[in-house]
Amino acid sequence: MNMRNALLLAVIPLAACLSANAWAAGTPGDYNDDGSISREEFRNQAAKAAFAADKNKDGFIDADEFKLTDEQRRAMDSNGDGKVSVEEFQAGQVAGFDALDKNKNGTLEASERGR
Ligand SMILES: [Ca+2]
Ligand SMILES: [Ca+2]
Ligand SMILES: [Ca+2]
Repeated sequence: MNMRNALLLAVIPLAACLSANAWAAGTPGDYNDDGSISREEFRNQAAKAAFAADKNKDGFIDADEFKLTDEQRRAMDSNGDGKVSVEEFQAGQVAGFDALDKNKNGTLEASERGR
């Protein structure tokens, strides 16, 4: 499979899950409270999610810390060391934001969040 497609398949559910959770919880990712999530707001949210997922704080998202399929794991492992680092996880989330931002205006509106 094309690597880019694999990455998009991997990150879209994560990004959708993240933004849905953010909205369900009263839009904590929407720091300026303007009703949409900017790329910068999403990046902050993704950083928090990545650090929170690394429960033992070893800098890597292990299999028992966040459930990823083998394909998602490979797609996110951009340096090919067989492990998904906090940085790689975060980059995957941001790639998901770009995939969800269909009109490419740098924010996720309600219609783009999917629910
Ligand atoms: Ca870890
Ligand atoms: Ca890696
Ligand atoms: Ca948009």
